[in-house]
Amino acid sequence: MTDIARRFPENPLLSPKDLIPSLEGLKIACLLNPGVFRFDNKIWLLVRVAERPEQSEVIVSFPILTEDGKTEIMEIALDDADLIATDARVVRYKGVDYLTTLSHLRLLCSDDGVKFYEPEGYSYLYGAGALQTFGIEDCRVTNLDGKFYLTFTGVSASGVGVGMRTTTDWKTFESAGMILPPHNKDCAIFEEKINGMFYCLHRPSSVDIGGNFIWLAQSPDGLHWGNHQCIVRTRAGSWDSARVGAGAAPIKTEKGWLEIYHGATAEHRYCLGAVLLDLQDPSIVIARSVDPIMVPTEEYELTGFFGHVVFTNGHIVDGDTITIYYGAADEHVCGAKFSLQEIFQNLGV
Ligand code: MAN
Repeated sequence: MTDIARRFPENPLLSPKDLIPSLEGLKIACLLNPGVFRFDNKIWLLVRVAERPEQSEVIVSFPILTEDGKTEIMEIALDDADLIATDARVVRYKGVDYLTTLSHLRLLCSDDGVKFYEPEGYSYLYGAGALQTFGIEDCRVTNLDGKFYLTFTGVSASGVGVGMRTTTDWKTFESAGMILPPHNKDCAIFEEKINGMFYCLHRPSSVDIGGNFIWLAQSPDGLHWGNHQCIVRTRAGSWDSARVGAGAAPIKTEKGWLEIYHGATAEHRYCLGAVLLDLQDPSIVIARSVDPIMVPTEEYELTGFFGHVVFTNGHIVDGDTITIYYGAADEHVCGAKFSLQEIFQNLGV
C-alpha cells in the first residue's frame, strides 16, 4: 500500500457550486489548488477559482482580462479550422494558446479545517497588468518573519511565470510583479532564511534539453533570485516521469526540509511524493519517494474537469500530522492527513 493519505470523509470539501461567480454571465468551472495558512486563529485557504461562460455545443468561449482589468469574452466556433481544442485546460487558436478558464484567487476561512466560508471584508485577488491577462493560479503562501509572501502562476499570451504579492493583513497587498519569468511555476518560498538568505523552490521548463524539474534558488531580499540549482529531475518509467513541481513551502523537520511535491506522467496522471533536503544546504537531496505517498483513487479524483489528478500547494502542520488541502481532478478542493513518521518510512529515513 503506497498511498498513505488519510482522506477527509467529508471530501470534497468545496466544489464549484459552493461559491458564487465573480461576474454575471460566468460560471465557476473549477475550484482547486488552494494556498493554506494560519491567520487570526483560523485556517485559511486562498483558493483558485476558474471561471468561464456556460458552454454551448457550437462555440468555445472563455474570459480574458484586458491590461486595465476589464473582463472580455472570446468566442470561437468549434468547427473553426484554426481551432485546436483537445485539452480541457487550453486551446490553440490561430497559433496562439489560450486558457479555457480565467482564474482568480479567493479567501475562505475555517475554525475546524473542514467547514470553510467566505469571510466578509476581504477582496478577491485578480490578475493585474499585461502579464496576468489569462489569470493567476495555484498560489503558495509563505509566512516569513510576520509577512505573507504569495507566489502564484501568472499567465498571459507572453507566457507562464511566477508573480508575487506580499501582505501582512490580507486587505492590502504589495505587488512585486513577476519574480521568475516564463516558463516557470510551482514556486514556494521557504518559511525561514538560511544563513541570512531567502530560499525558494521553483519549476522552470526547458523545452529542448532538460525538462520540467524542481530547482532551488537563493535571494538576499525575496525579490531577486540567483544561484539556481536543479535538484529534482523526472524519472523515466516512474510515476513522476514527465513533470515534477514543488507543493507548498518545505516543512522543517529534525531530519531535513520535507517537501511534498507532485509528479506527473506523459498521460497527465498527477500523484504526490516527498523529498527530503539538507537543513543547512537544501540543494542536497537526502531522500526521495520511490513510490508515491498519494495516488488518485477516489471517484472525485478520477473524474472531473481534468481527471486522475491530486495536486497540492498548501498544508498545515501540527506535530506529527500534516494536513494537506489539494485539488482533485482540477475541480474540487479536498483534504487529507499524513503522518510525518509514515512519510519518513516511505522515504526510508
Ligand atoms: C496547465 C494546467 C492548467 C493551467 C495552465 C497554466 O495547462 O496546469 O491548469 O491553467 O497550465 O498555468
